[in-house]
Amino acid sequence: MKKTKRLSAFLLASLISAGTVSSLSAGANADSFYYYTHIDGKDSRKDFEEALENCAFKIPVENEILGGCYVLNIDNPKAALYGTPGYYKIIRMDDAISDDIQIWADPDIDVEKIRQSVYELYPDAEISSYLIDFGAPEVFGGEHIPDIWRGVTIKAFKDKLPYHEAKEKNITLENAEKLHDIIAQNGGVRSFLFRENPIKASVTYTTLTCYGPFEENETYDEFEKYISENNMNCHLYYNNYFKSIDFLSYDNLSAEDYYKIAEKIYRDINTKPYISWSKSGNQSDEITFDLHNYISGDANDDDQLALSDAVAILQSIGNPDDYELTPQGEYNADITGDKDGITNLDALTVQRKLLKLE
Ligand SMILES: [Ca+2]
Ligand SMILES: [Ca+2]
Repeated sequence: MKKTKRLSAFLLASLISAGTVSSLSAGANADSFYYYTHIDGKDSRKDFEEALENCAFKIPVENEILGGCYVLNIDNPKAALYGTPGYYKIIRMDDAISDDIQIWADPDIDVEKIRQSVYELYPDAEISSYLIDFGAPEVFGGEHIPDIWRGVTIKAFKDKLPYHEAKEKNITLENAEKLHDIIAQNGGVRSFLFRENPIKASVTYTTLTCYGPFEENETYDEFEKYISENNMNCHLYYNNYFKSIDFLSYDNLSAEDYYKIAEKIYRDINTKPYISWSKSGNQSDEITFDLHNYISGDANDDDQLALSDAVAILQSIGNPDDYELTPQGEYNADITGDKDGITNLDALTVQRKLLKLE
């Protein structure tokens, strides 16, 4: 029951704030620097940072010779290649989305006090506040029984920021908790959701492709001659559908090598190769933490405290690959040891709670 309420409130919150959010996200900062990605389908901040650190080569944005190589239809030209021998992927660089807090509260909650508390932590914060009548026929249909809620959305900064700046400035879970406690003291908080917005990047294996249209015999021969003259250890693949030619290397070329070859081909035979990429998979996966209506110790995130939660904690410690907690479950589970992460002691505390020893 509680879960349904939580989710429906969240859904409505998303719907209502959608207009605001999309208008805010327009107009990326022109000086944006490289943004994160994740490489292997994992989804944590640590992976993003590792990806950046391991980024073997960044295509200079100012290099226009092969602009088509990496710009293609990506709306942000700041893309980079990630490469280790035998493993080439394009990392899309993007601007950061601000993490935010979505509050639902009684209509008469003191918004000015909320503003002051937020500005103390985040001087550049953007705070919007609005009243919604959830009883209005246009929301649920049918009879109008007024049910006024106050919505407050808090972002740490306006618009989007380059990754490195945003990483510093985004709302942290710790500060979201602080704000929750301060705001809840004013009473009237009904739900308090902290939302993290990691971005998944579009990644793909890399090949060089020269787009024609080439008729197989003519240009293929010319390219064959070229790779033999240049001792390039690769073979060509003629794609009948696209009338294009792929260069497939036998060497473990780094991403940078691929880029250099593309540059050379362009210079020598005036054909612009494209490094292939996939558009798919670039999306923001929101992680939401309910900081108000969660159940302390509810590790399996089913809105009940039971022995299965202690078991879930122990399983997640013993066999994390098979028993992963949801982000909310992790949040709920870390109840002992002053946010020291999930340990056996958290499982013990759950058991003690169930025995009413705590
Ligand atoms: Ca549970
Ligand atoms: Ca703990």
